[in-house]
Amino acid sequence: MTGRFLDRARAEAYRERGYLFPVPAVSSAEARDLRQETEDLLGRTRDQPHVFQYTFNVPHLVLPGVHALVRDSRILDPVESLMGPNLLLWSAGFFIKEPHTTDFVGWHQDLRYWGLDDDSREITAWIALGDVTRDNGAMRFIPESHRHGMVEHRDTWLDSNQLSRGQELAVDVDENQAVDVELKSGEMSLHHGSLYHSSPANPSASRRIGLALRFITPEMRQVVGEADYATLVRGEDGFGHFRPEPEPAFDLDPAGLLEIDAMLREMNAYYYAGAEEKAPEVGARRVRTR
Ligand SMILES: O=C(O)CCC(=O)C(=O)O
Repeated sequence: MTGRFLDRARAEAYRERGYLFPVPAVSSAEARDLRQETEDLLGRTRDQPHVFQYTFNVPHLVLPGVHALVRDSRILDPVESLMGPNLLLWSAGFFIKEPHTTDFVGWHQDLRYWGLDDDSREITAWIALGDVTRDNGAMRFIPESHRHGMVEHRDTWLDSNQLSRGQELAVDVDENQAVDVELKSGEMSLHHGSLYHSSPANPSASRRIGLALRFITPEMRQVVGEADYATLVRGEDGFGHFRPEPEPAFDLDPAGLLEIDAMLREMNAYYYAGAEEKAPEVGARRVRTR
């Protein structure tokens, strides 16, 4: 096979440990351009919470660079090596840690709050837009923790925890086992939806930006929310479990944005299912990630 498909040893390493890195994704020049495009849009829309939220939560629908990236074979080939030829992008989102800030991401498993029914059918590709190091808040993974299945989490609602409910694992995590996911700009890591992972604050002088792309296979189902959306990025969808995502005709096309609002409301239904606090209004100032 040509392209960027993983060889057997790397695919096996992913299955053993629940993650793989570094995996080359885009060139450092492309990563720099995408970072610039993102920072420009976020800077321009800082005072428009609605638009700011789109950039964070559905960047593939509002940023041309991300729209192209989610279909890029340099990202999809390695993912196909692990999940097969039919791939949907279920979501995309930025994780940004501003310099000298205390924001962190608590220990968690991704699939706990997404309402999806099968943890063997989801992978995150996390692409570094700028070098990511221990000093600026690189992710940390616990090897083989994906084998524990889904475990209990608790909601902390801490503002400094970037996750939607400030959630964290309610089981002990042996941080001595943790691996720092240091990446050069343009590289990515791949991780399993049940892997224990977190990331500490960024005390450094530089902003840390990562773009997380969540891929699933079409057999997956949304079992908590009423409806869910995804974009077919490779192969075929023989199941139709997900509604197609709106495709704005141009960057921040207002017609597309109405549909995106409806989509974000559906997302809130499963992210906040059973939570004590209500989901924030779509377009609210606070931007939480997953
Ligand atoms: O970027 C981070 O610090 C955390 C990202 C994360 O938890 C994820 O992509 O699943």
